[in-house]
Amino acid sequence: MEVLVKVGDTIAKDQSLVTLESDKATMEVPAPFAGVIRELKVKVGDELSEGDVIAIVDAAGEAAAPAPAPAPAAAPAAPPVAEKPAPIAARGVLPGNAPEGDVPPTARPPFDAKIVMPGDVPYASPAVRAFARELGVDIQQVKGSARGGRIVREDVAAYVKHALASGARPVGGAPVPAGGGLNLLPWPKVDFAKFGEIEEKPLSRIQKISGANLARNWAMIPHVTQHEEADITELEAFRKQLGAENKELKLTPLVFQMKAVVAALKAFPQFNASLDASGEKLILKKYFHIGIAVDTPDGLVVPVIRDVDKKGLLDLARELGEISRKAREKKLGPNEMSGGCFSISSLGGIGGTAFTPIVNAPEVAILGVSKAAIKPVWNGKEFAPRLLLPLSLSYDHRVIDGALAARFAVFLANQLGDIRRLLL
Ligand code: CAO
Repeated sequence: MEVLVKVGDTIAKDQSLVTLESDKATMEVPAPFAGVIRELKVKVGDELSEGDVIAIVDAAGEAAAPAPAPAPAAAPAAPPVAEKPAPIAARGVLPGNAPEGDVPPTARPPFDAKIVMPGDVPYASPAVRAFARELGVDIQQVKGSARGGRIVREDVAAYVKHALASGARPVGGAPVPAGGGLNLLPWPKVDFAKFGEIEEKPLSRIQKISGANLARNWAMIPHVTQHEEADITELEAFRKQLGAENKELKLTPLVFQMKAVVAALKAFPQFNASLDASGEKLILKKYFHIGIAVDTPDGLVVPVIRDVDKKGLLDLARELGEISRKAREKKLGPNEMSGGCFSISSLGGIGGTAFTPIVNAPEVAILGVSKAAIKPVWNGKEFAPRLLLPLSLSYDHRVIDGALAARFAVFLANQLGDIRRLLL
């Protein structure tokens, strides 16, 4: 049995007081009249028999002789609702004796799941909970559609349908069986101190937030990473020349990559898109805002540079310097970190030959950039030393096919290989 009210609650006529569960059925026992719960005679898990008293209720309205209520005939163990209240509150109303309309509307609050199940515990009958358990659904994740947010069987079924259709489940949700869930083992609990000296260091706020986002994106997005190399020998010569002419600016290869990415997004609009929440349509964006992963002492943040298509290399270099500084000084506002279409994560200043960046949902692709290196490239007659930039394009395979990703990566490499193409 579940108890849906507590002492002091104002209840409306017909509001469910308890849910009774037998082997075969469950039923809710409604209040036969409105009032205030003075005393509860039952608790969760009690077994009830016909005639047992559930609660003493101070009925709304003044006069009436209190008396035990008759048991509902169809209940698995059908109890009465009210018993004769103590003299101090002898204001009870005999069920059925209360004249219709003697309860003012204000004494009949609409059913509210938050009232009957305070806190974040969702309200659902035992039968619905059992149904959810059977399907491996965490009832906390289900949104109730009935009056007052109550969860009904159909809500559980709709939740499972949606989870199966999207091929995913909310983080923290219970696994959906039949291949729909991850069914992960619990995280290993190890007493590390048993094996040697340790020190505990709490994660920063940024690490906690970005960690949760990365975990969701890694778990929910089917990732593939396409690798490519761009010959940036000429680009580097131009960058150095431009840098020498603009000494006040730090003109790194990243601004050229941003421009090349915008050209590729224009040529392959599917990369400048997001899946909508239902997973049934693609939102294609006509603007070009690029997120840049910035490494800060407190963790990774991704500020967004807006309208990259409309800005020149020097403006972008200025803006990149500004947002990197703000990121490291923790001065970025929320709107400087939202609205991105595609992200770039550059580890080129550090090293590495390739990596698999994680797509920054709801974006559908991200470009990882590693350190450029001079390598011998066969030019038809001989091996020539060329500066090659490693590109690692991770993408959401639900939205982008492998062939399209390979074309995007080749296009990008061509843009960087011949920056005159950026003018087209
Ligand atoms: N190959 C070779 N050299 C490169 C290069 C590349 N791909 N990219 C940058 N460089 C050089 C720069 O030219 C610069 O050289 P100089 O000091 O001689 O001018 C040096 O490396 C350092 O560059 P930088 O890192 O300061 O600047 P940037 O514009 O390339 O990057 C920023 C800016 C903010 C993206 C970077 O500082 C940063 O934080 N990167 C880390 C991002 C990250 O953590 N990603 C991982 C996320 S997990 O997916």
